Amino acid sequence: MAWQVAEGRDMPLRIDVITLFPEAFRGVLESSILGRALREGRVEVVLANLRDFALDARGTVDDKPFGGGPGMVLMCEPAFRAVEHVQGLDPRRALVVLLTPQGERLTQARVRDLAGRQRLMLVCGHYEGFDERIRTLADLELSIGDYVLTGGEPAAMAVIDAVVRLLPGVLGAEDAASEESFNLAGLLEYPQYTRPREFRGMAVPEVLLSGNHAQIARWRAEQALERTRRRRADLAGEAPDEK
Ligand code: 9D3
Repeated sequence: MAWQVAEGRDMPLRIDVITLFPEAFRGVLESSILGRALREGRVEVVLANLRDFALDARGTVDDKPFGGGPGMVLMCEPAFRAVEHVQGLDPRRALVVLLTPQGERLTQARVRDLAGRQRLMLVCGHYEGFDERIRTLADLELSIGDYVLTGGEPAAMAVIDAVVRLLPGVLGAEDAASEESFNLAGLLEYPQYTRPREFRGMAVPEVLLSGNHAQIARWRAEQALERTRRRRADLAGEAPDEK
């Protein structure tokens, strides 16, 4: 239909976050780029406290694991009540993303996919684990990498940060995103320098002072490729160096 593009977005992306620590997000959301994006209405972030969905007045959200063992496990009822309630707050169906160490590793390709959605719901755990049945709520489970966090909150913040910077109007033309997207795609950045021309015996490469823009562009491309080969052979499409 000509009057509405199928891929179009007529409302800003909405991100709902379900967490036991909503206050942990406030500072991050007020920070420069995210704060401006929120104030300018390019994204909407709604925080929900999982504890508000507990069955009892004390706000219990975890319990001992069946079969024994250390630690506590996030209970089904608060998680299901929270996700179902929050899903109903907006007619758009949110893609439900569970932040878990067992999730798919977050990549820029997944970030681009998420940035193209109408609505996301990020569910953070903060215990030794979730009741396994909570996974059935999720469309997707994400991890941000192979290291241990104390909870899903910092992972959710990373997802929000990476997604929001891709939304239309969030970054100015000053950002490297333009160059990144066609010029040195998939490579690490080339070395950069500013004044002074010499600092503690370390000189700025002569080529950058030459004014020869073709030569500078070639040098930067070579440096980016070489640096990527040495540091991230996986990105350069080559076998990694010996450890
Ligand atoms: C006894 C607990 N752990 C065994 C090593 C399991 C565990 C459960 C929950 C470890 C960490 C966490 C909290 N982390 C997350 O919820 C989390 C996470 C992470 O730790 N690393 C990378 N990505 C993510 S996304 C969510």
